[in-house]
Amino acid sequence: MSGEPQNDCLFCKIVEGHIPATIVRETDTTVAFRDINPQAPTHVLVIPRVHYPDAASLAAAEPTIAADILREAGEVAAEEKLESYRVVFNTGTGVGQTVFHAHAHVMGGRGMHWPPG
Ligand code: D5M
Repeated sequence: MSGEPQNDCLFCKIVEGHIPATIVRETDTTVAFRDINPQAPTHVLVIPRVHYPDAASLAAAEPTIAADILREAGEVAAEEKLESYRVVFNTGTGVGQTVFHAHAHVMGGRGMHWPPG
C-alpha cells in the first residue's frame, strides 16, 4: 500500500526529524512521542518509521513491525509505570482518525470508561 515516506504526512516528518516532537523511545522500526493534545496524564503515540495509513494496512504489509508497535506500547507503559493503560488504533474519519500514518495511542494515568465514547 505504501511504506515509502509521504511528503504530505505529518508523522513521516516527525520520523525524519523535520518537525519537532517530544520523543520518549526509538527503535530501528518505531518512534514513540508525546501526543501534542494529551487526553490523559500519559498519552504517547507509537508509530512505525515506514508509512502506512492505518494499523491494518501496516499489519498486512509488515506484520513484524505491527508487532513492534505493540511491544513498544508495553515498553512505554512500563517506563511510565502504568499499572493500567489503554492502547487505541483509530481507523477512519468516522471514529476520529486525523493523521493517516499508522499510530497507537498509549494512554494511562487516569480512570477510563468502557465502552469508549
Ligand atoms: O490521532 C492523531 C493524534 O496526533 C492526535 O491525538 C493529535 C496528535 N498530533 C497531531 N500533531 C502532532 C504533533 N505535531 N506532535 C504530536 N502529536 C500530534 P488520531 O488517532 O489520528 O485522531
